[in-house]
Amino acid sequence: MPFGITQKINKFKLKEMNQIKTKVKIFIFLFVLAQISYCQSKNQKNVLPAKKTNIVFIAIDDMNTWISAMGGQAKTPNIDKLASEGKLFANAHCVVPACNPSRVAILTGLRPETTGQFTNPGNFRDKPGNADLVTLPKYLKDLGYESIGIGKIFHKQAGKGEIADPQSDPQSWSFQYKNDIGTKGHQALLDENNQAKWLEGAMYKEGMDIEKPEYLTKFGVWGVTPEKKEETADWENAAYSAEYLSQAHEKPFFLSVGFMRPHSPQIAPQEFFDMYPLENVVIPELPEDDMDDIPQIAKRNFTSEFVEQVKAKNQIQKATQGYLASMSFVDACVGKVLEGIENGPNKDNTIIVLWSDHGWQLAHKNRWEKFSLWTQSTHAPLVIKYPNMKNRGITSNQAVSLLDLFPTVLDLSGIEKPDFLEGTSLKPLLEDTNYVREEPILITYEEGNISAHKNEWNLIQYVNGEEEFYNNLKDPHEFNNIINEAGNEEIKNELRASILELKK
Ligand SMILES: [Ca+2]
Ligand SMILES: [Ca+2]
Repeated sequence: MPFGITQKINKFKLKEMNQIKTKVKIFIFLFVLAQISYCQSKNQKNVLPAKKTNIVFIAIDDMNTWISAMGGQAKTPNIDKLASEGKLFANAHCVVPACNPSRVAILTGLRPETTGQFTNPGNFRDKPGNADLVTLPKYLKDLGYESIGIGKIFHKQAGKGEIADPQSDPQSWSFQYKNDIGTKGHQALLDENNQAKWLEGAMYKEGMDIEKPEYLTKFGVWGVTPEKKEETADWENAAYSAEYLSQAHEKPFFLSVGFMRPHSPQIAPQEFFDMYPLENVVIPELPEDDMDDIPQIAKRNFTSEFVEQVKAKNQIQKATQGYLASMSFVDACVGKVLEGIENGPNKDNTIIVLWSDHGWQLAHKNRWEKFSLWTQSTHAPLVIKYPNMKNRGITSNQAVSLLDLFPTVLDLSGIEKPDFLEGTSLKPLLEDTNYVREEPILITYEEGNISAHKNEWNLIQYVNGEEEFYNNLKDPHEFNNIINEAGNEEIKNELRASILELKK
């Protein structure tokens, strides 16, 4: 047999062998796929509903309730419009008043007592039992949704690097938009020690803990970025979202976009500072004796010294201006996203959820940022709008938690809720304006410090048993701790019982 023919036969046999191998591989793949699908359907008891609804999940970082729809001095026309077309939850609170654990709770539907993520450091995936936790975007992705992550949703954005930041939880998404977040320009407002210039070296010289340099770099900085709105990363993320939303897509989508402002540094384009002439900026009410009725455990934290500097150097009005300008800037970014929905084919089949990961204290109780159980720190705007919604524009004052978002989104999408979720769907509150929610909501700040809210009440119980109690209707700034006043025993005991239940 000529060599050529043998070679041809061998080639033929080789091809046949390869085809068989490929078929075996396909068979194994399909078999494994079937097993996975079976397991998923078994675990999730679920399939996509016939009528597919898209979801847009807008995350804002450190935005408190100073939006105009909630009576604040910030000009936020886009969020206000959304609130008028949907429902504003005016008594919504984070699960934890810190970025990372707040977001982990929202996106896993689990409390920090379950995930172990109580504070900012670390990736929740690295804690025992969390490696395979199913997040909201992952849950939807596994059901056939396209889960799109843009900006800061988990603790970190994907970033521009080839590999997405692990703390953006890449496994949750079908696609992540590779970009930064926020605005640039804070460097120009820092001195040679990377400290805000207005501090004039004060904290650096006066014993600021170098191991905890929160206010030695970009924090405590407010001012104008040289960037135009369109050049900022937050705006780019809004524009990318708008572009995606203005198009038709084969699969239903869960698009989440997270903006960094008004988180520190409060740097925004000039046009947003122009909205707040300094002399018109109203500074927060800060009674001198506010701390007199606070338990020792809560009197100071690592930001208190910083607040003393802000006051001493007469910076409160400028800081407030920076915060307000940053709020209006992020509101414009929200407007861009909403425009994408409004002008596209997804207008009538998209659920919109807008939330901030917690509130913000601007010198309130000698604190900066969040990291406390006072309402100023935990209270966050929450707006929900969905197709064929009734009762539009009616505000709810019942206490709700951002823990409730995972089950709410599934409920509104017609998807069965898995058993593991620890929040409660807001659907009854959305559909029935007379619905009364019985259970208090619970907030945890560092393990064992818990606050319980119901209607106007906030009861704080620290890990050492000390308590505070406030009536947010009569005293929205929580100036008067009424824990030792007689009366209201029934509600106090109800809130205490719910805290005890969580600690079990
Ligand atoms: Ca935050
Ligand atoms: Ca007080």
